Amino acid sequence: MTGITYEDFLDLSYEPSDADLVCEFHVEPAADMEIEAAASRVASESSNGTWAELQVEECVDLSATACDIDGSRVTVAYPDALFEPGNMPQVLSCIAGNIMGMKAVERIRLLDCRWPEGLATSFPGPQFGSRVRDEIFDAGDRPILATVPKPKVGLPTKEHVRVGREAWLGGIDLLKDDENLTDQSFNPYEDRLTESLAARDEAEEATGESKSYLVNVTGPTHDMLERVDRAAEEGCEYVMVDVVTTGWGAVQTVRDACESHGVAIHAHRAMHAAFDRIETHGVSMRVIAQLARLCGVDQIHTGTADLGKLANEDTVGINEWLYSDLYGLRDVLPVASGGLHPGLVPELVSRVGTNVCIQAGGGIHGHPGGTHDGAKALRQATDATVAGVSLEEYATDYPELAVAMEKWGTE
Ligand code: CAP
Ligand code: MG
Repeated sequence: MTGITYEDFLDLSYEPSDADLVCEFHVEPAADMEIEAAASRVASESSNGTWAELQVEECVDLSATACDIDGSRVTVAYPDALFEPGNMPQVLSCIAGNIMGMKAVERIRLLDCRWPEGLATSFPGPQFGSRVRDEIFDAGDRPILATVPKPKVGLPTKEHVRVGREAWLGGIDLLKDDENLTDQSFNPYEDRLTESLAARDEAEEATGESKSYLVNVTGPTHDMLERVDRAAEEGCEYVMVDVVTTGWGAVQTVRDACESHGVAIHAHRAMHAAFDRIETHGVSMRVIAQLARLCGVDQIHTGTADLGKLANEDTVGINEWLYSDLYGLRDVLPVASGGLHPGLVPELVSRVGTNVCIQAGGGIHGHPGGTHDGAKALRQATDATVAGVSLEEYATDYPELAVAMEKWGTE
């Protein structure tokens, strides 16, 4: 090898091979730089180059190649040998690492990845994926329904469990902890786990339906592993992990522990917007969802296709990717959440289909009749939608739905 300069990393005639990891970036060069020079620096810094020209005696050639430039869209192909199989933090330190802060670019966003088979299948992928709808529940053709007690934090364990019981009895499938509830003194993990599961059993008995509880195990990795063990010992089918705040290495570790217990993972994504909200910089939610699927979560929040309270990206496109064929790895069940209420269900289902989980917090517990009526209203809206009956018509026989529509409307 004679030398490595920035120019060595640009080759617009290069055709990526099937073994390459191909990444699409949005790149805005620094004011004094052409896009070609910026693209070359991106490929360099994210593979084996640096700012200084190197004279190298002996080194495996792991250079990435900036191989296409279309306006601000830059394609970079990475050789598979650059990556440690099954190590997501290492992959990200390459393709979404130092380049995010380089002076050579004003803005840079990792938009999409095409994962080669070898690298993709070095990760386990989901244990269950959307099969949870049949394997954990018996939801038939309808979306599964989840709720998270509100206020997010502060409910003592008994009250938290009471709210959960009301929701299950009203027709919700899944009770979920909120993201900032883990193991605080007002509602300790152990008490919440055992008492919620006892209430789940009662609700199953009373309704004849399968119910489940998503306990939030997020924390330092060794604590998460203990919490997963306890959840499994107590008969929990699911745990919730906040995948961005906890980090991908920890997600991988928890995924292994969950497999040993046959427990599914619900991925919450708090902090994703720090990466994906500014549309010209960071890492897209599409890529975050890809990382989550490879690392093996079974369901993940992907937004509400613009119907809810939070700014969203392309929910529909992300969901399609989560369902798509990926060398035999299982799919992932998308979760629509954030500002949803019963009146939005028909439009939501028309945008995202029924192979999803619909989660509502305020849209259930804020019902004028309380949690039980709110849960009934969300279930009624879902049943009506799947049966092809308009909410207005259905609500004539179901007063809880009528009250929800009166309060929140249908938009
Ligand atoms: C929803 C929620 C979810 C967000 C996550 C909340 O409550 O519990 O965490 O939806 O957002 O805390 O806001 P509401 P996303 O139903 O009361 O809005 O799905 O976008 O990751
Ligand atoms: Mg929440």
